[in-house]
Amino acid sequence: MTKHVPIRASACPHDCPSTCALEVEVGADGRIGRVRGAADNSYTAGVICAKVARYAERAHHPDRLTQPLVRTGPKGSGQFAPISWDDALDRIAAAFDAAARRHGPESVWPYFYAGTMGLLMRDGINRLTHAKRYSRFFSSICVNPAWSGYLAGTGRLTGADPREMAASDLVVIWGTNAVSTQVNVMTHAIRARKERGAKIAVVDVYRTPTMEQADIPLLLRPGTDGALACAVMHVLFRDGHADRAYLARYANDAEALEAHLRDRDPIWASAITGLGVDEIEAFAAHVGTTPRSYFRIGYGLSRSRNGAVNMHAVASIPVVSGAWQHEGGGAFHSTSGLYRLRKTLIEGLDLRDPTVRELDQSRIGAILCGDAEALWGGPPVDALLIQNTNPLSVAPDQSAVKRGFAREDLFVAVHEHFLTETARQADIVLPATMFTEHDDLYQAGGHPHLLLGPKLVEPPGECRSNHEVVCALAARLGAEHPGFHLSARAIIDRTLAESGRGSLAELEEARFLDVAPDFATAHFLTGFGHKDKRFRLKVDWPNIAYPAPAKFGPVDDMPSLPDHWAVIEAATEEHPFRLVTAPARNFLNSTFTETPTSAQREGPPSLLIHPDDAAALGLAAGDWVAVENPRGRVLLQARPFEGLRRGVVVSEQIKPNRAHAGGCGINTLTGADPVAPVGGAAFHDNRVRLTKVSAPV
Ligand SMILES: Nc1nc2c(c(=O)[nH]1)N[C@H]1C(S)=C(S)[C@@H](COP(=O)(O)OP(=O)(O)OC[C@H]3O[C@@H](n4cnc5c(=O)[nH]c(N)nc54)[C@H](O)[C@@H]3O)O[C@H]1N2
Ligand SMILES: Nc1nc2c(c(=O)[nH]1)N[C@H]1C(S)=C(S)[C@@H](COP(=O)(O)OP(=O)(O)OC[C@H]3O[C@@H](n4cnc5c(=O)[nH]c(N)nc54)[C@H](O)[C@@H]3O)O[C@H]1N2
Ligand code: SF4
Ligand SMILES: [Mo]
Repeated sequence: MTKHVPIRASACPHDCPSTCALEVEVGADGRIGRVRGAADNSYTAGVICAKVARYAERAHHPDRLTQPLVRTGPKGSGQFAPISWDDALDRIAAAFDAAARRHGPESVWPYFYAGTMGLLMRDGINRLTHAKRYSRFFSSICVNPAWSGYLAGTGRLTGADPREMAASDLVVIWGTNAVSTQVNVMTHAIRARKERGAKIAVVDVYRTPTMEQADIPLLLRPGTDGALACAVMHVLFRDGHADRAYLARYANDAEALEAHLRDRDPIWASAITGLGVDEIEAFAAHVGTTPRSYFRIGYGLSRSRNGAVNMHAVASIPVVSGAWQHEGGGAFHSTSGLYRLRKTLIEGLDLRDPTVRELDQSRIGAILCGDAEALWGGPPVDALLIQNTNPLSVAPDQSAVKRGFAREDLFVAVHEHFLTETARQADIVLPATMFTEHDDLYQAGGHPHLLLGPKLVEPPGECRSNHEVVCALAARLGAEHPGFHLSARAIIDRTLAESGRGSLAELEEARFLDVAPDFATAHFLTGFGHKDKRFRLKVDWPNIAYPAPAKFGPVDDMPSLPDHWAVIEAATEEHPFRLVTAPARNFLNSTFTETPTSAQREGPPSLLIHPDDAAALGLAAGDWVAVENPRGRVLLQARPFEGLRRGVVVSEQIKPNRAHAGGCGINTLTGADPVAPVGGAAFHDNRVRLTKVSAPV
């Protein structure tokens, strides 16, 4: 007889578009066991990634933080001693008040990101920011180039229902390594192949596990998606596959686009992308003759200096072909524009003052180093409260980030699960609950469900939730807002009610809520999201609607029509390789690097390189290679790999800095110069030089 283990419903909190509906085994001892995907959620469909399936490894990890710590040695020494919660919170409040007295409240910067995607635990910190008039946080590191590019065209961050992929005849997976980063895309794409004989095309810069699944693999050079998209549209117009009736009704400037594309043919695109002319022609013909073509567009193609332009160009293809009109046709990037939840209580939006400065997440290095422009001419940042993010590992221009965190006059409090690279630099470290240990509400990016992740087990030791910490600090700092006096459950309940999404009790009963719009709305058949209800093939980039404190990057130089915008860090004689820092399958950003199975499966930090390039540099598998550019130097071990173009190298990341010989992590090589038009980092757009070196000691 098998022992009965109670199964409880939850939601994956991690920063992954799949936001899986979970079933968690909860033992009588209060420990979690196996985690599975909910079979009755129409998107999750019983499938989750391996790293979350073995979540018990992370939740019950011996290195988990379970009590507050105070630094006892030099910054970054890793020397800490336990203190009480009261003591820790008092010290943080005293440091924040001291900084505010010295340079005003804007010298305190609550800094967070999406380590948990729970709406309360992630965004509740903003309530403290607004109540205290601390520097506001401009989130930019992940989505801005992608979202601004998609929105520039569609005007709304929604698209054809991702479950409709199963009804498609051609699924184009463009710039996402879905097998690794959001496995559920594959469930629905492969269903289309099995049930309808659909073809799967994959557009990427190396042969990922996703491309291994493709019928039509398209291996292009990094940052050249705009050129491929233009050539595809050129062929659609040339061969009579452009849907002129649809364009006349639903788009702007189709004639201008057609004229502009006349000389952007497959020969032109071949020279830029590295794809064969015949490959481009065949793909374009396939798109042109398949009404049910579904473009599943990821983030990878946007992490270049021309990323927003590329995203817009790709999103224009199903407009020119008219694929949007058909079930299983159109495009999808994110459902984030679907939910429209009222977050006033969570974020204290009623206290938000737009005159308080908003600092750019991606430029934390420059900001902490006192760069006047990055500080918008205001006071220095002297105190940080960090939740759900690990900037010393994940932020670009790592050398600057390290210099900033090393400042003796900077006070840092980090609320974490583990002693991450960032927590090691802190003055105070606070132990945080994990998703099964607190209540939260989740919206997804990759599908249209709203999910509840209720508290299932007691936290270990003295761990407290982000909400508890924010409220306890608010009390000490004299910050006032109703949200500081409500429980997590009460806030979730009221947020649902104010958003017209029922109640907590109802969601708890249902576990998840499908908020998908009807077909016509999802496919923009009632009009796109702009005032004139038309898709914009031509974009006025300097004036696009996107909430940002300023326009960033060379926005005035952006091409208004889809194009190859040559602002990428093209290879030069001195830096002849292009480096892409793609995600590792067994990690999630910097998370799971602590779990033994994930770390063991990934191995040491390495560099995928074409065998001919490796041979030319005298590199054999396992040899050490110095990867350098003006921003710094990183040591990796060579891994010759056939599935790459010559001149392109890939390091699957984000591994801890200390896992790299010399302590310099991959983001030593990435730049923090903002991507146009609304900021973000070009993580996959780096020119580098490679040199074989002897094994570091
Ligand atoms: N296992 C795992 N899962 C993750 C993450 C992780 O780190 N590991 N990260 C999570 C997060 S925060 C996010 S935002 C999502 C992101 O997930 P994705 O949408 O998949 O985006 P990226 O991770 O940036 O990159 C995806 C692919 O884009 C490719 N790529 C790079 N440059 C280009 C280019 O110029 N053109 C094209 N066509 N492709 C290019 C890369 O080689 C990579 O295979 O994944 C989430 N899921
Ligand atoms: N080179 C390179 N760099 C990249 C990228 C890349 O592709 N290449 N991708 C970029 C992208 S897309 C993103 S989104 C960023 C992500 O960067 P981060 O948001 O920093 O990454 P995560 O690892 O998802 O989460 C950070 C931390 O949140 C903590 N955490 C999780 N849940 C909780 C909680 O409930 N409470 C508290 N207090 N802490 C919690 C985890 O323990 C983890 O250490 O990285 C970016 N950096
Ligand atoms: S696929 Fe993404 S959402 Fe699903 S369990 Fe894994 S990390 Fe979580
Ligand atoms: Mo991200």
